[in-house]
Amino acid sequence: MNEGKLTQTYQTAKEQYASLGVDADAAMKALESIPISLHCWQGDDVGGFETAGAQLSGGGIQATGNYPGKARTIAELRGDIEKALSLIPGTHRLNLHACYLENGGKFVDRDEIEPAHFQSWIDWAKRYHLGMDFNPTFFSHAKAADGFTLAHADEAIRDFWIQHGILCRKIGAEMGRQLGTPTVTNVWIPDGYKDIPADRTGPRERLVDSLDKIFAEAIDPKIHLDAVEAKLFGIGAESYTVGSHEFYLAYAVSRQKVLTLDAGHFHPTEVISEKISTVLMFCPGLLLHVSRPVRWDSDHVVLLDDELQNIAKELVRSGRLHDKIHVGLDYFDASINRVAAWVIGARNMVKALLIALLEPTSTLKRAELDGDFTRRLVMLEEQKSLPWTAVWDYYCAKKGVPVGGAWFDEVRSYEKQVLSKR
Ligand code: RNT
Ligand code: ZN
Repeated sequence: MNEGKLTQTYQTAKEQYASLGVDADAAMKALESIPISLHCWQGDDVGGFETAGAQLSGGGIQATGNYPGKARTIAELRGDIEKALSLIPGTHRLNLHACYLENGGKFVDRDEIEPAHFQSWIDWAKRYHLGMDFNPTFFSHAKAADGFTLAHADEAIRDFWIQHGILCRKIGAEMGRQLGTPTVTNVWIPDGYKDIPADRTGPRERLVDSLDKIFAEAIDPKIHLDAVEAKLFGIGAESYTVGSHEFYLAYAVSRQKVLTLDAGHFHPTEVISEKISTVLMFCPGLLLHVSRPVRWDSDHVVLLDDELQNIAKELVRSGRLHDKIHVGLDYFDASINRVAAWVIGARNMVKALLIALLEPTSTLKRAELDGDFTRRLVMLEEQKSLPWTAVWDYYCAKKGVPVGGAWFDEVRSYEKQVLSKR
């Protein structure tokens, strides 16, 4: 579609939204101010660059597939992220794991990392106007091989991981300071038992103690925020997870930390869209790991499905997108083109936010307060066929990214020219 036609279609859609009391221009303006934190680990199957050929091991998580073109170096990963970002409308963020450090070919252990090992990432982020988020890596390491880290029964092992957590906060704070936007550093640990424990309390007491030690030093929230992420189970930790949802919800409320909700970390019929309003009431912030579980925490590429739209609606309706909510993606699919995987998921997240921003929320709430549930249902259903795609196409064109499926041509030619040669 040419530009004139796009604008014309947009104008018609805009009028239709205006008749419902929705300002489509304002929706696009709001949309461009919501960054999505793009997870670096989709590009190399959660491998990282600690050693040459580093691979994900342990942690109860798994990247499956062997599609050609996986990034093998920091330069390759950056090139792939640049390609993905050029196809996603808006200005976003980079979410980095500690194992993606630049160590100049000399192994640096997790209890020795410094901001200097991430300076090249910070400089790169500056160049692309990206904020950064960060994660300590509590897996793929000999000291995590038995499935325990911060809740380990051995004090020396706990201390090692506590030190890693402390250093990661310093690194996160330095990222936030240099980039002028707070870095959210998210603590997720795999700790848990394959089989039925005899003591469910001890590991949780140890975890509280370790977390309190990690968070002991106060850091200015203008540059850095702490987040904690719960989970239901992992591979090899099917019977008991130390950092369960109840554990971290209580921890985050009592310590006033940001709580992370990962869409794949709950029972199959439980959804995070239902939890957002409560978390926002009691925690100082919410970090989302938008993912898609298929039968288990499988970390499939995010689709524009009902749950994604429900998540986006809850975020928008809360009115807290700018002061309390951090949107990040978390999936790793190695069975398809990895750049395409990023683009599909991120574009879907932005689409879902746009659909939510185009909702006539106040009219819906009015119907609800009036007890007119028939009208509420009619409106919710009619919304599904409103012309949001015209706004989306226009938004992509305005942001200088391909409209519709045209982005895939670019990924295919990148695959031919770059990925297939690896
Ligand atoms: C694991 C958690 C965690 C990781 C990343 C790589 O189940 O979701 O967030 O996916 O840290
Ligand atoms: Zn996650």
